[in-house]
Amino acid sequence: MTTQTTDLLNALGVPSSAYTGGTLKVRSPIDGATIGVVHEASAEDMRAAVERGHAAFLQWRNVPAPKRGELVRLFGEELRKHKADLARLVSLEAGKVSSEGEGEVQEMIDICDFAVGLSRQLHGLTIASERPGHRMMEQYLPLGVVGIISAFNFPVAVWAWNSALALVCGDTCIWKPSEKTPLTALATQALFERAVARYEGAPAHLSQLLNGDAAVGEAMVDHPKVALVSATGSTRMGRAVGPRVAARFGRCLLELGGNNAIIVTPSADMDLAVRGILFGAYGTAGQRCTTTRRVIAHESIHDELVARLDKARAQLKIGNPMEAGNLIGPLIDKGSFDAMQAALAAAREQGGQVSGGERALAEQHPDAFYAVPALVRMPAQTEIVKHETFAPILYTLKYKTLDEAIALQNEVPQGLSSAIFTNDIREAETFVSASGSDCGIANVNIGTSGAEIGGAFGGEKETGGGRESGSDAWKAYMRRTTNTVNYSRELPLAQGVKFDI
Ligand code: UN1
Repeated sequence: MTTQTTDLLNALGVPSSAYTGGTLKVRSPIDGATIGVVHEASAEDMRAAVERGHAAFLQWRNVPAPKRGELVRLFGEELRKHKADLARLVSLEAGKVSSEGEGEVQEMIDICDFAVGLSRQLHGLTIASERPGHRMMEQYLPLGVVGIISAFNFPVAVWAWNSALALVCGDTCIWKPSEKTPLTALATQALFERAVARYEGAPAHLSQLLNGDAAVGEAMVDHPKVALVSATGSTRMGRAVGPRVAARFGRCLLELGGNNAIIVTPSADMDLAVRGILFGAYGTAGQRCTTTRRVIAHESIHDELVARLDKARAQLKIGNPMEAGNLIGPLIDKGSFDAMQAALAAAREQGGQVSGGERALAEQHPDAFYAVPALVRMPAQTEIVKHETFAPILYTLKYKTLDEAIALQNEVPQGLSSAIFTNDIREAETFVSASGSDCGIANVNIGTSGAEIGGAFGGEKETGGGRESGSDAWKAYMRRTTNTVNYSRELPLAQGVKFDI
């Protein structure tokens, strides 16, 4: 176990008993070294945690929302104080380059600030009643226990999007993180506990963390007292979770795969497009759900754009993500590298012309999996292009008319993020219109990834339909009640119905 990891975990308040002597081996994707052996919960533990979380909910729901916001404010303070350490742990465990690790913790801080403001704005409506002496209103009330399933690629930020909102909404949280990133989860939980310790009158078990395998996740998904399951990860995971939650009429918030495209039109600012595509496609080694996986370029500029991208791609510095200057860190594990190779083989078979994609730094790091970012010129949008491979592979395609480009962009089963680079206002407006991109996120002159927390985040089709983070995503964490109040001395029935004795 590296002293670096141990020092970070100590500084973040995680006792060594939590990450030694367990059964879940944690390896750093940077060099393959074991950095912890974490204790795993059982399905039985999960069921007990849900009961505890529900008991906490019965108290927490009665705490005024702005007071609930105060806890999230304190948590935001802890995150600010420990940003550097938590960011380094994210780099160690998930392999992100330093500035992206820091960016991830910044996203947590930002959503805390957002949630604190929100805690004074959980508003409903007053609606005109058709009856005299009556008033109708709509309230948003706390929902219950929220189960959060998170993925390795944003091991802590996505949990924060969910929990910061859930907590101000009066809910309690149970977190089942990815089995690949339990250490950052332990550290985040420890920081949360510090905030709780500084908050007077917090019930125990407001937010619980349970590391474990799929059976632990299933116990959460199936439990009738988990009012909402918010799950981020692959479409395959969503297909397993969604129907199980639906079978018990629970609520689900799914944020699943993306297959995000950027359309580049003849009027585009080419320098901007190249930079936007490079970060979108290869940032985080292609392991964001918002990663740019396809470029759809007009035939008049396609060859020039793709040549520039290919040249810049080959210059991206690959290496230890914690060393300054490196922009491409490792893939999370061997399975991920193998999936990348399989996708590239399929792309070749389907007529693709592949640059890059080889393994990098294998001699220096035989137990880690770095890959040269790949660019694949495709003759058409074949099957492999429609599939999300969670790796740095960018497919390029040509189009003739904007309608054709939009049709290609929308032709895939996923619907998370999308973008157009253009200086033509007609093209830009068409792209964001009803007949434009069918994704949850549609951008103009910026890439597909790196969304701000202020907007609702999520997408359509196989992406699952959920919305997390900003805007009115909070409504998913509350139950809506419609109240009609009669302040008259009569009892008129709606729709003019008479029922007099
Ligand atoms: C994810 O990959 O699951 O928009 C989330 C982005 C980040 C969040 C990505 N803010 O790229």
